Amino acid sequence: MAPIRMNALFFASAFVLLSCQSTPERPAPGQPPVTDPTPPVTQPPGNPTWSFDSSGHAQLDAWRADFAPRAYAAGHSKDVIHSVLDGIEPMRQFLSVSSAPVDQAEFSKPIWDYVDDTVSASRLSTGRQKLANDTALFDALERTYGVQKAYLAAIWGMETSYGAVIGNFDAPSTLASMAAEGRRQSFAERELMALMTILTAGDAYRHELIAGWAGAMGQTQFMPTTYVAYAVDWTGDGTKDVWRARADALASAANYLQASGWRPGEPSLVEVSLPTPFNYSYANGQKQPTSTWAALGVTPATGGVIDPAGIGQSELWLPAGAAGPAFLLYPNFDVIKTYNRADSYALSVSLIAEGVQNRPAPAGAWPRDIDRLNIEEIKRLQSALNQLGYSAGPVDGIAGRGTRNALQSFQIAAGMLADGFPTRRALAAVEGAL
Ligand SMILES: [Ca+2]
Repeated sequence: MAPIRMNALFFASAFVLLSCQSTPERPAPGQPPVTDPTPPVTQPPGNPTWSFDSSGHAQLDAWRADFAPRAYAAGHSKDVIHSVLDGIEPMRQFLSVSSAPVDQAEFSKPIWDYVDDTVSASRLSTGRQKLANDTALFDALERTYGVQKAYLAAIWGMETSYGAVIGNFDAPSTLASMAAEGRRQSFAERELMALMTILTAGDAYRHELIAGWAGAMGQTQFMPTTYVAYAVDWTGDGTKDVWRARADALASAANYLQASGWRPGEPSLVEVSLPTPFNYSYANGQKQPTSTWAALGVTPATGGVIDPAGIGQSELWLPAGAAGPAFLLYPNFDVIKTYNRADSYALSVSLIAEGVQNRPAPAGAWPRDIDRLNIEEIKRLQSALNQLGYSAGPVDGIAGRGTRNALQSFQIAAGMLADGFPTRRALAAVEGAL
């Protein structure tokens, strides 16, 4: 995982990491049902004094001087607080001011580029090897947690290329820098206190707290609070070593997915073909019974049936509009999004899960030469839709679900092909209605 763009959009709603046309948020794995870590100790009476060597960054030092007594008041021991906060360093992704001008013609990354990058042939072949090499482990995890092994492998592959790239940031430094920066202070402080809980529990040594740039740790990239709540010692050696023990990391991810509502044996999506013509007003956001899709002429794109698990209803999703592939989304798609809220992320995990089972997807071609809008044009589209009363949401240049649903409502009212996909033609129609 690596940030694609770092600019003013960065903290708009969460982390802009997966900068795609759909929801570009990167809230870091796990968006845990946040529980404050259990205070590990009862403090002796009296307030200790705090002294830290300067980090060389005044804002970080000032934040630390303020935070340490609060962490102590929350029940963490002085030794553990020092262990986490001594030696932290300012991380420039949070604590420097970028002077780089924003490229006014910048395009958000199209979802097919993201899928190309993340669902690569090498990632699929490596995933098949990993599944073959560790059959007993994956089978046991699937039996225990009910999460199909192909999806576990897909998460592992997406997050860290099967443990090969777990990040090389010091988790306390990156979270402290995030806290000192201010906009995500309470989130980052909660995560830092979870790191203190991890050290107190003896699950890791201070120097082992290695993370990605936003504080997610280990082979399946758990935020510290997610780790505290869901990490598992599958190997039975007494530590939840999500960094070095793939079995611990995979079991932790499976445990988290199960707790997030994973439905055993069900697919997250099924690629489908649509008849021509098709009433696209059914797409994007409205669940329909399987029988309705069948009556509308929706058929499986690559064989089988459109509802193999008999789930009964699903949403038709067109990530690149009418000209691209179409998918029926099932409840496990949303469970994957508890790991990372971006639709694009859940799509890639789903496609990797298909791919490692030798089911090539998507069968439908991406509309790579479509006249996509750049960020400024998307802002114009959002502004015009808002002026027309279609509630596109904030004018941020990101065509997420809110913008697409607003465009789709406009298209329906205007009698246009209503796929909600922002193209120049759509922009011209919307601005023409002002
Ligand atoms: Ca272990």
